[in-house]
Amino acid sequence: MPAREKFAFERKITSVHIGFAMFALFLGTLYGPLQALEHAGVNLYFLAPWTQTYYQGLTLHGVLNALIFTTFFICGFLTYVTVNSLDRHTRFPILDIVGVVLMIIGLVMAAIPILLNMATVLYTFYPPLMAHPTFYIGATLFVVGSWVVGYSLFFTLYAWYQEHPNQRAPLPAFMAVITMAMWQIATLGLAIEELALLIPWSLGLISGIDPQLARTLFWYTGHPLVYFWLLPAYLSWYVMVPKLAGGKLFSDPMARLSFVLFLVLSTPVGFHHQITDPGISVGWKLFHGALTLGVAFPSLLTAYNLWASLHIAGRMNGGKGALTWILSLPWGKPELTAQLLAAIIFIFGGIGGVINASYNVNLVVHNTAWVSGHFHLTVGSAVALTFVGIVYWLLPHLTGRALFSRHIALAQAWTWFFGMIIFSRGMHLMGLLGAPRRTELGASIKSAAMTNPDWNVLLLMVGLGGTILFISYILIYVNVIGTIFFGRKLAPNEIPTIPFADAVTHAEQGPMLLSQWKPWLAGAAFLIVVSYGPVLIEMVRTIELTSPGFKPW
Ligand code: HAS
Ligand code: CU
Repeated sequence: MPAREKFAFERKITSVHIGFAMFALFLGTLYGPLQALEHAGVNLYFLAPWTQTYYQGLTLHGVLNALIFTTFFICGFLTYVTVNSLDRHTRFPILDIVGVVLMIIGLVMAAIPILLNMATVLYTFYPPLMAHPTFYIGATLFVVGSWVVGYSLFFTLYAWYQEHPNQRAPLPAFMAVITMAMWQIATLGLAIEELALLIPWSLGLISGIDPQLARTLFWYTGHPLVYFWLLPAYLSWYVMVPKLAGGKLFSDPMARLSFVLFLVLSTPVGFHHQITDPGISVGWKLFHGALTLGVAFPSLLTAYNLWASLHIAGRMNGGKGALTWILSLPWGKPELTAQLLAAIIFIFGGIGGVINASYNVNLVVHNTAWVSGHFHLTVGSAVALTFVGIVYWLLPHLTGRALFSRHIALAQAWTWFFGMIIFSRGMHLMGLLGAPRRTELGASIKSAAMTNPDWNVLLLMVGLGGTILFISYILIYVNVIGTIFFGRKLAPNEIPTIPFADAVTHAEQGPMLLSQWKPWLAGAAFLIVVSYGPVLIEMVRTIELTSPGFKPW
């Protein structure tokens, strides 16, 4: 039976996830242009009359885009990739249903207080800012739902191992399950923060909160969260982009090495978000800083492997020259071009990350617009634009309808690329000139007394980039809505299949260690205990539940 019919159940589950993801992106991204134009001195917030403050809009933007869009997309995408690459149904379909239902309940519970301006705590929910308890309970249920989706994948892979003794899992499923395993380990910090601190505090069961401990638990999850976003994009770059480009993956073992290193190194690095926080000694911050440079290594492996794979594709397409083979890649395919442009942007996003992680330089950029520039190149482009590229083949696959317009899709990818380059250059430079993040800067343009006149041209750059991004955003939804309602119905043989690439060097040619689980899980546990254990023990020993909740909006 063709894979599409065989996995009809998983296709439905994935469709629900992707549907919620695209809806969240639709609402969340709407705030981007409003914020960017506010920076340029143009206030259009009257277009979203339910938004009472800038911070409420910023919370909606961050929560819907960075948390809800990504998590729904990742859960749906990884489920579908896993069953198709194992060629096996999910072991316990009930888990897929329970997972998605919990996520939807969590989303609704968290979204209502934000829309009512009762949870304006941004996506990092930094206490002592306090939200309505429904927000924290909803966020917790949402994460638990994503765990259940992960359990479904663990049981499925486990069943596959039992049916295929002594075999190595296919690369796509191996990567999908590593991502979910890393997420389980990573979200323990947030789960403890919610259950032991935020929920009892917001319900009035404990008298106050310890912001230092809460922030530390948040960043235990907050850094690996960025790899939870990134690894599904890497999965696509490794196992799908080479196929879309007409070539092969250069090295399967090297791809596995990159992913197992992410499993080990993603979590024990959270203090690089707390370099300016008091209460953690310099030694521990430096230790996390050094491990952060370590976790950049698997990204360098990815850059090498991806470049080599694209080089193979370029040559197979008849390309010549040291660099001109790049022109022989099929740039007319939006599902590929969006992902290539995302990868190019990530070169700059990644360099910015390494700058952030450098102790003394972080003191210059922390809490400035530079950081917003950094994360729009990473999660806002490397990840989001890759996911949009995936949608360009996945949506026709799921719906059986042709993409509404491939030209519009190409225009979307390029406008995102140029819009983001202009936007993020403005943000980065403004940060170096001391402009704070999370702040209404539009007033700067109107009143010189408030700020630094050198920011003004950069603020206009942010506004211009944001406007181009807004056009790109409209183009995404022209295609999504156009495909669902007006796309040409495809004959069965026209429906795109999942573009899994073959590899030049196969898993079996590399060491078995790279396909195993126990050593890498043990390594992850060891590094977490060493890097977090002593600090957390000290923080809990000296805990002070004294800070009241603040609602300054
Ligand atoms: Fe980051 C802050 C350090 C990666 C997201 N980061 C943030 C925040 C977010 C974020 C959201 O050390 C703000 C949090 C907040 O609200 O406060 N980041 C790093 C480092 C990396 C890094 C070292 N970040 C990411 C990724 C993100 C992300 C990925 C989202 C998906 N980040 C920091 C630090 C801070 C921070 C500090 C705190 C700042 C502060 O003070 O608040 C590294 O993992 C990056 C390694 C990446 C590379 C690039 C490899 C390049 C590749 C592409 C190759 C392309 C090819 C294209 C071959 C070394 C893989 C070829 C194309 C053809 C056409 C041929
Ligand atoms: Cu980080």
